[in-house]
Amino acid sequence: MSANSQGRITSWHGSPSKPTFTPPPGAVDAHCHVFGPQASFPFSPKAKYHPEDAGPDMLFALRDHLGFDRNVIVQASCHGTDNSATLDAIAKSNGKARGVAVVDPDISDAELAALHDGGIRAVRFNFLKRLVDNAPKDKFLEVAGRLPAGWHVVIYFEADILDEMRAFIDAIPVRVVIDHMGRPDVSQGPDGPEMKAFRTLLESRPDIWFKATCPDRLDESGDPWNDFATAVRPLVEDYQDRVIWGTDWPHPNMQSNIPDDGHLVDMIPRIAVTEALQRKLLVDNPVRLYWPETL
Ligand code: 0GY
Repeated sequence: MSANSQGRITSWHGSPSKPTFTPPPGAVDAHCHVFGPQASFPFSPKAKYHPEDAGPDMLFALRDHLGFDRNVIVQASCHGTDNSATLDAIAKSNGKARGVAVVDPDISDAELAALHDGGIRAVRFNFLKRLVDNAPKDKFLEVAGRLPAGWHVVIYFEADILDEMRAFIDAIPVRVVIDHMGRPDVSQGPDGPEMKAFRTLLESRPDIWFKATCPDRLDESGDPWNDFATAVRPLVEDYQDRVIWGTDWPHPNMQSNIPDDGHLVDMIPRIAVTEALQRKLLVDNPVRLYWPETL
């Protein structure tokens, strides 16, 4: 655990290794965040954690170090529903970043349109009680029904509430992307009950996508995260047209177990074992979600 004198925590590796795997041209890190910088973009009064600054310069340096071309920046819960830090990072990216916002469900249509102009292409609904105080499903559905054209909904929940999430997910009127596969217990293997339940969800709608992300969060066996590789590889193969990948940098709340981002990248060829699968995971699929106008 690492915290500075103001109690702000560092959850990212100071010198990540250079990955052995080389991502294909145009590769997108489709799940990452920025924290602050706090002097310009203070954290929400409701923030459940207070990280050290991890701004766009650091994110873009990591992108280049890892061999990626683009980022999808997901608004982190510590910034609440003020998306200024995310929008600032997108604006500084020279077109190489787009974003996922967290919004107050009462947001106006004009504000949604302004987010679109700033590069946002989705909203995120977070159901983790350790990160947010409440998650009003009825209000989320209302806003999901009036998103700008082409946007999708990103949902973050843990496997123990998958059953109770089903009716809500069924009612979402646009494409859905599930963060970190709904956090299944990967130690159960590819045919374990939690992976099976997640597959049942994917079978229920052809427009539910997922992120094959966060071995560091899901695999208690630790780096090199063999359980994650074993459990997730068949999923990436079977649903190859609706899966994306990201680092999750700066790894919110992982201060006790900070992953090496280079090692995370080296997981990619273990879950997407052919060049064709790697291209779908890292380029074709995220581009369909976040840069569809380039297709
Ligand atoms: C993640 C995971 C976490 C945090 C957040 O918005 C956030 O603060 O998403 C977490 O603590 O599990 O996807 O970044």
